Amino acid sequence: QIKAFLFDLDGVIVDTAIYHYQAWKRLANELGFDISEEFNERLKGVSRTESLDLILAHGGLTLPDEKKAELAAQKNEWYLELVSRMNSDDILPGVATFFSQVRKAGLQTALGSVSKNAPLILERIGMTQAFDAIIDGTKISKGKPDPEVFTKGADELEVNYNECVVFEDAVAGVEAGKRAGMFVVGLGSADVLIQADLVASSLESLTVAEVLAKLPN
Ligand code: G16
Ligand code: MG
Repeated sequence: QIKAFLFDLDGVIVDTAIYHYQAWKRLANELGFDISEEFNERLKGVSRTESLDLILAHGGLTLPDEKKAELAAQKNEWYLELVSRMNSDDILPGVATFFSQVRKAGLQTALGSVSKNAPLILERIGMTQAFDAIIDGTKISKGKPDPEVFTKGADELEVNYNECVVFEDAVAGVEAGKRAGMFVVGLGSADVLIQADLVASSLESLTVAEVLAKLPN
């Protein structure tokens, strides 16, 4: 019996992934190298500090912790500049319809994002009230693919892990959901999200009834 749907933020509710990418790319360029969109796939769902480590390794750079903290803060500043212009028009297609179906089905909802900026983004797009629980980067100690962000969401909703469905667009996020023991709907390409139990291109191409019909008994 499924009781709750847990949603990733970036790439599922809004496309902030593009802004993370732009800010990281700008940082990499200033450091003298570039990051491709393909490389960026590896950063999705990964925390700010871990993302920076991956980027520096990609550019062949080793830097002291102080410098890294400075760079992470710089990236966040650029990222905040980009997201400050966001509003409800930035909600991805299909999200509003899907959420009304979720409510009609009597399911609870939680946000599972490793972003420390998640509450700010929910405010900007006017979706804070759409979630019964909000787990963000300030509430967790381990980023995806660790399952903590989703197990905490289930704990806060007081539901069992096998009563949850996770919606994720990132490889690390799909792995986190599977490690939490949850049914995972991957949003994106089936070639990339190979661990997902079900894959759709976005919430727009999916109904709540379809998801519930695919669940194992
Ligand atoms: C998001 C993004 C990641 C980002 C992380 C931390 O995770 O996908 O690219 O590095 O949050 O974000 P911040 O720097 O704002 O704390 P999620 O879980 O929402 O996909
Ligand atoms: Mg995501």
